[in-house]
Amino acid sequence: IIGGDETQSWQYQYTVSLQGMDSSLCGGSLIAPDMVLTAAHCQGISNTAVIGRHNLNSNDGESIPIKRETLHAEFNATIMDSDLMLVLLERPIALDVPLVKVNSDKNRPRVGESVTVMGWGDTALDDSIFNDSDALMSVDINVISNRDCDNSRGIVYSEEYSYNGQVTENMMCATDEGQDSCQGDSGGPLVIQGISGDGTDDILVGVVSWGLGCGLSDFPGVYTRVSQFYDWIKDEVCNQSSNPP
Ligand code: 4AZ
Repeated sequence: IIGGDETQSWQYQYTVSLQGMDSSLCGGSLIAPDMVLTAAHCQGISNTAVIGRHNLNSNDGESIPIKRETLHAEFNATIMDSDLMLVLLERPIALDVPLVKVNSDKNRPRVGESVTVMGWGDTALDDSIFNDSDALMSVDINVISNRDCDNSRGIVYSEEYSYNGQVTENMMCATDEGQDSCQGDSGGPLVIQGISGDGTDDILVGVVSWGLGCGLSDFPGVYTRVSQFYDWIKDEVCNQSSNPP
């Protein structure tokens, strides 16, 4: 997370760290007691889901082996379309961690709406440094229209880049000056915060997917638009979870 702040340990407990070899490789969201929603491009790199751990150096929360990964059938790794995957855990979480509600409303989030993204990924604006965070970080950013996002263009290291044609209806974009998700945050939640402030009424609207660099003002972060996949998520959770919400 670029330009963000350390979260409070009770704020976003549905945020999952997907780990392999003892390091956090992707984020995810707990949507059923034994199911995590993440990005398809996180497939095959993790073997464990860690839930309820604010600081990765601690032993807080629960570590549960991954039983099965289900990619969205239309995932296209070249253009990152339908970048979504469900992860079934070996057992439901025993801890009392609030699940996050999956957005089904195609009219949300609205353009201009404030959304929050969290993760343990890169915090360094400088491309050459990779600086993961031990503590869960978050940042508030604003939703922009897909048309504006698709029109994104600019010069990076004296080369011209453009998103032109790459932003599909299955994606959404959100940005703010110097504030962004980044490498290592992939698969993690983008939410509309509820009024309680403790995460119990947050709504999951996006999944961290891709972007050109991180925190570059010309290039917004791009997220999988969760509402497009609500029916698929609901069907898979009902079929696979031993304890669907
Ligand atoms: C990545 O490499 C990545 N700025 C994730 C998010 C963003 C860019 C890259 C968005 O996983």
